[in-house]
Amino acid sequence: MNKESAVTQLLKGYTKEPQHSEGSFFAATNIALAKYWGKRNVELNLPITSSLSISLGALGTETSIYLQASNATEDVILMNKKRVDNDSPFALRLIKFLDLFRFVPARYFRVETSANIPIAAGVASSASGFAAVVGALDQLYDWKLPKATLSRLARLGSGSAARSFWPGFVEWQAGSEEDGMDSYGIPIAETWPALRIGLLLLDTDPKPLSSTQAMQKTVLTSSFYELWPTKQMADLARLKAAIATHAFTELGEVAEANALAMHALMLTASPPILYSSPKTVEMIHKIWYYREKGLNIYFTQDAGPNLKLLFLKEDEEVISKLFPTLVIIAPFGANKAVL
Ligand code: 2P0
Repeated sequence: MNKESAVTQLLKGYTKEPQHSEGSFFAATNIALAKYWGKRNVELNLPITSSLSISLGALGTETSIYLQASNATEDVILMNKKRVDNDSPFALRLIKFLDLFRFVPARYFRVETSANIPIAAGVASSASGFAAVVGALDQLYDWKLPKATLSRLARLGSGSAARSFWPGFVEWQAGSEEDGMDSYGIPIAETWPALRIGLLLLDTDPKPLSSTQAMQKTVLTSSFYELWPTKQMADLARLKAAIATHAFTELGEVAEANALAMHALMLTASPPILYSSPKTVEMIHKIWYYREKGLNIYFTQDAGPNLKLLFLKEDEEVISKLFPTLVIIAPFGANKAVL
């Protein structure tokens, strides 16, 4: 099955005519505590394992999509109010995704998107980006699709986008069906008001190797990859138990070890992949130093040099002094943090 036939199946019985002149949607980005790293189907972004994330609430992407007049000859894309060159990698990826939703007769869109997170800096911007596009199309066509369907559609753009339709904790179940119809996000109904995430932005330049490429290289060339699914299953079970009982130390330990294992796998790929910069390593040692001293602080790291710190409200003041540039997010509370 290819993306086109997946879309046809998911939108069977729904109108292919836009019902409004505009559709808009905000999607929050998400940070995985048990990572998605490896696909069983590259075309459909079907993962080898399930993964589990936490939504960043107010940090994400707002996208509006307009249908252009019938004489338009190309899509027009604006990112943070600036026109994006249609030949740029960002636009090419988005246009290819929009092609799935153009139907007959083919019409061009105007897409206005704004993100309050650094693009391609390992802060999961593609997750909120593709989720927002799908949400905006749902509004434009007035489909009113269930979130599980929005999640399956967004997955076709970027895997982690499948987790960006709910607040709080979300599990993206890997599923086992060949067409991926059982691979979508499922929210975990647990709130944890004291939980805090700190974004430690060390370098916001675009990454040299995309996560799509990096995960494929890891799966194909790391002889340790076969260990990952078993570890991931155990980590997911421990995380879910920790969330249910608000066991912070357990949550932090599992999330940090899961991220380190993912990065260790990348080091064993050929050629090796290393997203950490010297600053990342320096900060990891700093976190471990203060943990040794008794501070309840952990980190996770995605496909970039930046770190995301995990801690509780009671330590917020101390930690913001130790890491003065930290952007602190309360995933279950009022969020004032905007970059
Ligand atoms: C995650 N990451 O679970 C993992 C951990 C990065 C590190 O999902 O190829 O942009 O578009 O499906 O979703 C980033 O990869 O990859 C990612 P594609 P995606 O958040």
